[in-house]
This record gives sequence, C-alpha cells and structure tokens, in this order.
Amino acid sequence: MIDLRSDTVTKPTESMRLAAYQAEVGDDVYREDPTVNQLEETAAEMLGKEAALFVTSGTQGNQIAALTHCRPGDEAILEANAHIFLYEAASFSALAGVQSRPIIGDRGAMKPSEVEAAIRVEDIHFPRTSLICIENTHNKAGGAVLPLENMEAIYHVAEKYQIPVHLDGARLFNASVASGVSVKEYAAFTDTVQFCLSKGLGAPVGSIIAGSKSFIEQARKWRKRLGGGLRQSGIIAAPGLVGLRENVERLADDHANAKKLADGFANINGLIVEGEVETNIILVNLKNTELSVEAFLEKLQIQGIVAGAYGSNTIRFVTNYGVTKDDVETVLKKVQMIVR
Ligand code: TLP
Repeated sequence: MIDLRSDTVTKPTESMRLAAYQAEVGDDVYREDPTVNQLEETAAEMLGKEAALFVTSGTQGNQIAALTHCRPGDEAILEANAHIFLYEAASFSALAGVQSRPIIGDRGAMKPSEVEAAIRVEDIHFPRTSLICIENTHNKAGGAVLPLENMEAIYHVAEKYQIPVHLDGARLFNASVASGVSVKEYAAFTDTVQFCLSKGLGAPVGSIIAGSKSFIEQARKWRKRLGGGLRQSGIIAAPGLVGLRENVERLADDHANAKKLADGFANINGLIVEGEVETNIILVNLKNTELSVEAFLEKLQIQGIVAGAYGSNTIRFVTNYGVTKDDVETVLKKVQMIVR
C-alpha cells in the first residue's frame, strides 16, 4: 500500500526503535527522565527558547498554549483555515473557554493590518484578545510556507498590544527546509511554538511546546491537568530525539517527491493542482473530472494507494519517508489511468 493520507502514518525507523529500547528512563512527573529532559533541552535550544515541554500530540500542545496564555471568556485571533479552528474538535472553546476570531488569509498568511483591526479594545461588551495563532507550514493551504516577513509583521502588531503569538508549527521543520530559514529565525517572531515529532520527522508519538521558562512551568501544570504527565516517557522521547538528529534534512526528499507528483498531476487532463506545492502536501481538485472524491479515493484504493478527502472536490496527498521515488511514478501512472 502506498500511503499518502498524511505524514503521520510513518512507522519508526530502525534507529528510532533501537533508541527507544536503549533509552535511559525515569519518572518524568518528578522530572527524572533523562531522555525526556534531553529532548526538551535540545528542542528549546534549536528554537532559541528558554524551555520546552514534551507533550503527547500537536493538538495537546496547541490546547496547552490556549490554556496557559488565555482565560475563559477571552478571544484568540487565528486564520480561518487554521488546523486549530478546523480540526481540533473546537477544543479552544470546549477546554480553554476561548472564542476564536477567524481571519481569512492568503495561503494561510493573515494580513497584519487585519490582525490589528481584529484586536479588541476595552469595552464591557467585548472579550479580551489574549492570543494570536499562526500556522507554518499551513496545512489547509497545501503546506504553504508562511513568509518570515509576515510572521515578523504580525509579531510587531502583537508586541504593540502585548498579546502573545503562538505558532502551530506542526510542520515547522518542513517550512525551514523548504525556505532555508532556520526554525530559530521563525521562532524569534513567536512567544510559543508547538511542533510535531510524529509527522515528517517520523517519530511514533509526541510534540514539543516551547517558550519562556515561566510559560513552560505553567504549561507543565496544564499538561498534568489534562492527564499528559507521563512517567517513563523516555521510551517515546528517544525516537523524537532521533527524528531531530536524523530526519530533518531528508524532508527535502519529501518535498521533491511532492513537487514531482504535483507536476505529474498537473499534466493529467482534468486534474487541477491547487496552489504552488512548496513542501510535502499536494491538493488536487477534481471538479473538472467526472469523479467524486469518494469514487476517486475508492478507485485509488483498489490500485493500492490511499489519500485523503480534503473538501468537497479536493484530495490531499502527503509525501513522507515511506513514499519512494518509484512510488511517485506508480501513483502518477495509476491516477492517469483512473482519471481517463
Ligand atoms: N494534522 C493531521 C490531521 O489532524 C488533519 C494531518 O494529517 O495533517 N497542527 C497542524 C497544522 C496539523 O496538521 C496537525 C495534524 C496538528 C496540529 C495536530 O497534531 P496531532 O495530530 O499530533 O494532534
């Protein structure tokens, strides 16, 4: 099976399995797991932040950000197609009591002037704006890389009103490898960052949330409240460290494969590739074909390929290290056959 549903589907590499086996562990709630401590220190250092926390998932990292930065009854500004807004089961409102204020962006990038205009003034009728969220790469915009200048401009607006900026950087390393901008440079225009170890980096579990020491202290308590205080979690942190050490540069292979797929799809009559493919996500629109999303996916599956539905006419393909160059050729051949 060629699995292009997501980069979350990757299985841990041999070196990850070995690292898990050999990991030195302790009770992480007592902060005695040396491997978790090492992962958190490494991640904080890479991002240029004071401290970091190993959390169970990207969703948990984003929720901890809302819970720590905001109070119930506050408002968070975010992009209208942000993962937090679309795909986290309304947890900002359900868990943190935070109302979302969506702003439509261009390939995921909100206009700084529109962000500024959405910040609430003090008024008895209004919630307090206590968080601005950005997403890089932007999933729903097809893995678009948020320009550093956009992040800088939004950060300056936020600074002016003393509102923290949280980056959902589930795929921040993809952004970095594609643009040549370091993750530290991106993180400099944020207060807190969440990135996933379990997507392109290939680890089986986990995300990192990073920020100031005092933020991470409070975040640690929120993680505990959410039931995310783990014990000998070095077993799962060790593959994360391997991901950071061994799998960052190879994301370029996923991007090259995605580009190849996108170019191939664009040459198949009827298929429309939505937007430029900058990283590892390709969105293909079927509206000019006779096929519904369901029918297309079913035919694809019969050919041993799986992808994801991403809107009424759109299919999402995500390259990852389980997908080879040969797989790309196979997918193009099969899709050509299906569409014809
Ligand atoms: N995204 C998943 C699905 O939930 C859609 C995927 O397959 O792409 N932020 C962004 C930008 C994400 O893409 C995701 C996962 C998350 C946060 C949440 O991470 P997890 O799945 O670890 O909770």
